[in-house]
Amino acid sequence: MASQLPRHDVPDGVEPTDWSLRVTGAVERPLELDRADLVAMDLRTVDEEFSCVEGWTAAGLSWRGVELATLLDAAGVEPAASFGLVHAMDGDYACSFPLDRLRDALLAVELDGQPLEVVHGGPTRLVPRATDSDCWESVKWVSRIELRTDAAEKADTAKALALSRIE
Ligand SMILES: Nc1nc2c(c(=O)[nH]1)N[C@H]1C(S)=C(S)[C@@H](COP(=O)(O)O)O[C@H]1N2
Ligand SMILES: [Mo]
Repeated sequence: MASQLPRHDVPDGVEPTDWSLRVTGAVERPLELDRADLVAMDLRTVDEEFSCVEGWTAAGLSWRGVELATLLDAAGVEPAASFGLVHAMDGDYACSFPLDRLRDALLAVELDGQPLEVVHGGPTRLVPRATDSDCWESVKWVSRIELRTDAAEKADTAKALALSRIE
């Protein structure tokens, strides 16, 4: 089934062939993983609709991926960490999450039974729990998850970048 998500342009900086996922910062064991490493982990499916503040909704999406809790436990989050800053391949797009919300999110590698297309954020896209989440928090092209002791307000660019595209 073709995804109901609109197909936006893929921005400069997105180089899926030169990609790995890193878990860095306040962790005991920094990780660097490729798609095969992620697919070999325990995968979960989350069926959800997705709405953008621009005013569209895509219904019936089926995401499959690794729970962030699994990844974070593999990296061993240090007790002082309470936020995660999720970085992307498109420049300085990044979104900050309190640790408990990040643990509840999925790092998707598939959409509707197919490897996640680059146009929708492949190789990996963050899928936060739909309740209380904003469209800009669904970070496409995730390249690094940085565990922090602070909320990284200056580096948390996602909301401003997303809203700047709306007239
Ligand atoms: N890295 C990155 N992720 C992003 C964005 C972006 O510009 N860069 N835009 C966000 C916004 S505002 C929306 S609505 C969705 C759009 O997802 P789609 O292109 O798959 O429809 O991606 C979100 N994730
Ligand atoms: Mo959006």
